[in-house]
Amino acid sequence: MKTITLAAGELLDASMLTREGVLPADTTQAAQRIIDAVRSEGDAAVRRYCSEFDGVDLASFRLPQEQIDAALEGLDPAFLAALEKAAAQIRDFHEREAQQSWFTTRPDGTMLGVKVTPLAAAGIYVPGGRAQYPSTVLMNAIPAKVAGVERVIMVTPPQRDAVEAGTCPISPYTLAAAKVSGVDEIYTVGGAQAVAALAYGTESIPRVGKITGPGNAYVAAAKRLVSGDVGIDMVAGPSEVCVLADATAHPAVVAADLMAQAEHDPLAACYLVTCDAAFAAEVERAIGVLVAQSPRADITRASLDNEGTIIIAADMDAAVEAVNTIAPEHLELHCADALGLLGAIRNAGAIFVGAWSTEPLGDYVAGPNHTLPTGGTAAFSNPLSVDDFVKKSSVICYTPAGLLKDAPATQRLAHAEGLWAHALSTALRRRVLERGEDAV
Ligand code: HSO
Ligand code: ZN
Repeated sequence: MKTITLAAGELLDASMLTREGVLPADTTQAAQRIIDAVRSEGDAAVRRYCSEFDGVDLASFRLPQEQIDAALEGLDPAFLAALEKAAAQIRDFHEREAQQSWFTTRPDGTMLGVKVTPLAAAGIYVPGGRAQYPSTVLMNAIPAKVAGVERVIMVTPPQRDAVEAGTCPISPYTLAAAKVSGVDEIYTVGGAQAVAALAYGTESIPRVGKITGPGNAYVAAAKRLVSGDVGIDMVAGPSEVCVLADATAHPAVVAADLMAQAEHDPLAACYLVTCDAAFAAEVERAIGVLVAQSPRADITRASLDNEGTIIIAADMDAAVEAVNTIAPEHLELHCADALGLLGAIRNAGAIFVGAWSTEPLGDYVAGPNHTLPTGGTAAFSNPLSVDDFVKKSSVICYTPAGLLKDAPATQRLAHAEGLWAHALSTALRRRVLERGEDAV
C-alpha cells in the first residue's frame, strides 16, 4: 500500500488519488456496432454474437421454467438456508424504503400528489465467469419485485462447457438465487448483445424499462450507450472500501476488511484513514501474515499493491474530511465513538458503524443493497433501491374554487412568457365560472 501523510492543517486533495474506470474508446465502438446490429436484425444478431463470443449455438434463449423450478434440487441445504435468510432480510429492508403514492388537499378542495407506478418490466444482467454472485441476483431482483415489477427478466451468458455437456447452462447458485428472489424469466444471453436486446426488444427477448446489474467493460459500455432509450442503474467501477480507524481498532480485523475488498479485483481500491502511523504499520504487518493464507492471494496483493492507500491525517477532523473527499463505495468506522461520527460523514455509499459491522455482512445478509456508487460518485448518487424500479407521476386535480384562486397568477406568468393560449385556458374557465357563459 502507498502512504500519503498529511501535514497539520493539510487536507486530502482528490488529485492525490488515482482512480481507474474510464472505458476505452474501442470498447465503446465495439459495443455500438453490436447494439446497431441487434436493433436492426433482432434475434439473428443476438444468435450470431452468442456464437462468436460465447462459443455457444442456442436453439432458444429462454431457459425453460422447469429448469428454474428444479434449481433448488440437490443444492447444499446450508447454502439454501443462507440464501433464504439473506433474501428475507433484503426484502424486509427494501419494503421499508418503498415509497407510497401520496396526496394532499388544499382548503379549496384542490388535490395534489404523486402516483407511484412500478415499471412493467426490468432486466437484470448477471455476469458469467468468475465474478458471478448469487448475492447480486438477490440485490437486483428483490427491490424490483418489492417495487411491484411484473416481469423481472434475468440475462446471463451461457457456460459453454455446460451447453456442450447438455446440462443447465447457468450456475445452480445463480439459478437458486433467481428462484428465491422471484425472477420471472431467464435468457441465456450475455454481453453487449443482451443489453441491446433488453433495451430495444427482439422477437424472443422483451424490451424492459430499466437495466441493472454489473458486467464487463462491453456490458458497461453498452449500458451507457442505451441509457436514455432505457433506464440504467449506474455504470459501476471497481469495488472500494475505506476504513477510518483510531488506536482502539484491532489491526487484524481492519486488515481482513481491507483484504475482503481487495480480493474482488486487482483494480479494487482499499483506503485506510487514520491519525496513527503506528496503527497503520500494524495493519500492514497483519495483511502480510493473512494474505499468505488466502487462496486469492494474487488478486488481493495486486489490488493492495496497485490501489491500496494509507492516509495519515494530522487530526480526526482532517481524517473525516479525507473520507468525504474519497467518497468511498463502502466506509467502515472503527473508532471509539463511531456513531458520533455519522453526522460528519457526507459522502459514502454505505456506512458500516463500529467494529462489529463488517462490510461482508452488507454484501450478503444485512438487508441494505450492495449495489453502491463507486469511483467517488457517492458524492452525488445513491445505492440501488426500490425507487429505481418505479416511476412517478404528479397528480393535479383542481376544484372550481382552486381554479379561481390560481388563475390570475397563471395568467400573469403566461403573459410574461408571451404565451397567449396559456392565459386563455384559465381565462375561459374563469368566464364559465363567473358568468356561466360557455366561452367562445
Ligand atoms: N462488495 C461487492 C459486492 C459483493 N461482494 C458481492 C461479495 N459478493 C460490491 O459492493
Ligand atoms: Zn464484496
